[in-house]
Amino acid sequence: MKLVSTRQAATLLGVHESSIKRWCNSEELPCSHTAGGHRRIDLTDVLTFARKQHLECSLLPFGADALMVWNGANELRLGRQAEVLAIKMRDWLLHAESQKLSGLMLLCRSLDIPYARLFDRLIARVMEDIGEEWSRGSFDIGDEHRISESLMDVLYSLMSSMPQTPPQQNGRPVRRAIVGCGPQEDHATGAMMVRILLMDRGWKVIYLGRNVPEEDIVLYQRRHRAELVAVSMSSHQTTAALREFVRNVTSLRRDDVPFDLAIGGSAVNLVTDQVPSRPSPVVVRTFEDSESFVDWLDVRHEQ
Ligand code: B12
Repeated sequence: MKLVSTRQAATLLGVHESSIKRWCNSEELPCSHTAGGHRRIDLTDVLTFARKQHLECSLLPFGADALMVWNGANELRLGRQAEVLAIKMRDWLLHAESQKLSGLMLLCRSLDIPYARLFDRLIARVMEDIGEEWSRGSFDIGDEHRISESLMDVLYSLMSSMPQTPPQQNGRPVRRAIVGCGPQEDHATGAMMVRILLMDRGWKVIYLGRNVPEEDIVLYQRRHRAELVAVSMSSHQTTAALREFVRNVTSLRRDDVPFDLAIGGSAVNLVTDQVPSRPSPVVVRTFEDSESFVDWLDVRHEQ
């Protein structure tokens, strides 16, 4: 038995807490009481009620896994690792179970789990395991492509639920960022995540997708007067390759349209020394994950 509060039940059913209390009082929704007099409802009863009343509930698509998903999402909410949920998510990605994947995202959002935490502690973790399985030979390259595309579907569905960025905020034009993958880079999920993180903070994102040459990155930066260029790099395996990218981008920049350059992706994890080597007029920062990026962003580019 897993007991939830009236607030949690309201979140799950997408209704106001007062409706839950009313249903408890009329005994339509069974509940018990804590020593302090607070109502507690069995999660199974919440799900049965949702089914009977044809209410939308983000846990319904999970069937017998509903309790595990609820527990896992709450682990994440508390900033802990959600091991069991990660294993399940890997299976859903492998079998392209998009309803469950989108349901999980919706649930995490309804629990106010920040996007950055969701990306770093669940999704990137799951993809790392998938990479290991691939290197052990448990998956072929086709599986890896399929899984990545399922993940992209999830990210697109997350994005479609976000409000459009207005052209102005507090009377000022919104901040603009260029986001994409570096040259010859096909690992696209990191860039999509950065796109979502920025949109969530009210930025207008000009998204360029995979494999973008330095000239195009800077051309779009200038055209849109973007103050931030955020690039994902994973397959560049040496510091020299990263350095060359930074050198190319910074040498193309124009003084009258300045920008910061943020670089992330698994190539960044491999380089041990600082990029770039010489002092640069462009602020260049590398990030190993989304959480450190949003911490930096919220200070450096505070509205
Ligand atoms: C899926 C995958 C693929 C897919 C990509 C499909 C797609 N549409 O994206 C396919 C099959 C195409 C592929 C191909 C290759 N891959 Co691959 N791939 C992976 C795998 C398994 C998962 C990548 C992923 O999606 N991760 C999930 C995302 C969320 O994680 P992430 O990218 O690290 O992003 C997180 C952070 O890094 C950060 N972040 C990312 N970008 C940015 C950007 C900014 C601005 C910021 C602030 C933060 C940020 O935020 C994210 C959330 O935490 C990894 C394994 C692994 N350990 O990561 C290997 C991996 C990335 N691949 C690797 C390699 C070597 C290749 C190939 C060269 C293989 C080959 N020999 O052909 C090719 C290169 C293709 C190319 N030209 O780009 C290596 C890279 C190693 C390295 N850097 O030295 C890895 C690490 C595997 C390994 N351990 O060797 N791959």
